[in-house]
Amino acid sequence: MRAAITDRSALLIVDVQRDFMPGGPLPVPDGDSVVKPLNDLIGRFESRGLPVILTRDWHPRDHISFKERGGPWPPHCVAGTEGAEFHKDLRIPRDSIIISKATERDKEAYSGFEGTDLDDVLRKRGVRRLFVGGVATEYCVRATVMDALSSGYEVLVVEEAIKGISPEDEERAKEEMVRKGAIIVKLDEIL
Ligand code: VGL
Ligand code: ZN
Repeated sequence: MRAAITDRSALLIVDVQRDFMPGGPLPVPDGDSVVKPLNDLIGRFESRGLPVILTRDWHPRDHISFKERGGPWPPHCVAGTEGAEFHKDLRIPRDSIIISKATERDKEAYSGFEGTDLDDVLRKRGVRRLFVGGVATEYCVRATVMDALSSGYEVLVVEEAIKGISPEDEERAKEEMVRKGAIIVKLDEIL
C-alpha cells in the first residue's frame, strides 16, 4: 500500500543501539540491515523539516530485566555506556528528539510511550502519522506501535527498517500490529 509523508508525519526510530547489533550482548540477527533504509528515511524527513525521533533503551546498571535480577535478558543498554549508543552508521540529524526509556531500576518498559513524554512531544508538534522502524520487531517496536495506535496515531511500519530476534515471533508481531490497525509499507511505497 502506498503511503505519503504528510506535513503531520514524524519518523520514529526504535532502539537502534549497539548492544542490539550482531556481536552485542542481546543481538538481533542482521540488525544492521535497518540502518540503510533508516538513513534513507531520515534524509527524506530532514529535508522536509519533519521530526525525527529516536527512542533508546536506557537502563540502570541493575535493571529488573537483567538476568542477575531474575529478568529474561543479559545486561544491555546501560545508560551512558558504549553499548547504549546509537549505531555508529545511523545519520542522526542534529535536531533529532531523543526519548530514553526503561530508565527506572524496578520497571521494564518496552514501549517508547511508557513512562516518557513521547506522546506530549508528538502532540505539541501536531504529529498524526508515524513512520516506524527499528529493533526488535517483537519487543520494543511492537509495544511502541501498539501504544501509538491506542493513542490514535496513524502508524506505518516500514518493512525493510524493522528486524526481529526470532523470525516466527517477528511474523506474529507483524500480524498483531496489522490487526490493531498498523499498515506495513515497503520503502519504495513511501511517497
Ligand atoms: C528490547 C529486549 C530488551 C528492544 C529492549 O529494544 O526490543 N528488547 N530490551
Ligand atoms: Zn532493555
